[in-house]
Amino acid sequence: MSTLSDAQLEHYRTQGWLLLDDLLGTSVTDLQAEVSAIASWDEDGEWLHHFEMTDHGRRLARTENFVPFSSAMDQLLRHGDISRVAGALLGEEALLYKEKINYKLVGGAGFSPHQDKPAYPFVDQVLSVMVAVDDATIENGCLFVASARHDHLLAQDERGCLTATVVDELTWQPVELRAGQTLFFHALTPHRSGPNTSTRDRRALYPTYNGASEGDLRDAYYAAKLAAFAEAPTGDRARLSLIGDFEGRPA
Ligand SMILES: O=C(O)CCC(=O)C(=O)O
Repeated sequence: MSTLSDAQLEHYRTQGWLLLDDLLGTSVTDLQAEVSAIASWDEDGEWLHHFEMTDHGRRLARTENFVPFSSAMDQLLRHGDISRVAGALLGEEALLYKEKINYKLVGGAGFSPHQDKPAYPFVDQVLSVMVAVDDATIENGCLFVASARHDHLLAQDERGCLTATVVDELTWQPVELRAGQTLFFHALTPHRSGPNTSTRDRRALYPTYNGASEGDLRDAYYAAKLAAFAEAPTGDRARLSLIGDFEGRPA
């Protein structure tokens, strides 16, 4: 599938998000196996593993920069229907800007309400995507989004997250996904998620795309992230991103 209906394009344009089935080009079982393999990679490889402390001990919270080391992920995120749909929503060819797996293992923390855009330097037109590796439910920490609020940057606190006043004023709606479904959302769509209070892991893959007219910015993004993390002092939260949206404890 690479073309979207007018109704699908209109839903994305007005609501700031679009949920689709059947874009993987592979089975959910194969996707889950690849994510498990990536989670088992060494802690100190060229990819970026990030950890959090949970009530069950130190756990993997996120892996980034894995596409160069996984042909299956390269195929899925750069050459398949997910990037083609991203292009249709961006209105031009979509280039992979960055990629992450958020593991949210049992006991893993949630994310404070935020818009993604402030975490994405060098780029203007940018699109966030969530591919559910496991079913995402309210109990295990699915996303909540605020629809039709992607027209501008809202007020932020010192962490780069939305202020309490903005959070109270927005209407939040849970977006539960079945494993294998794909949620496309605008980089200005406000979203948040709770901790995983269930007894099953909730893994999700998040590729981010920018329009080709802005250039291939993936290397620049990862250089900026490494530089920021080299300088960053240790705070009261585990740091995963260029903004302080993750609510997990440092490990
Ligand atoms: O995976 C989640 O629960 C939310 C992730 C998120 O909002 C983010 O990584 O920016």
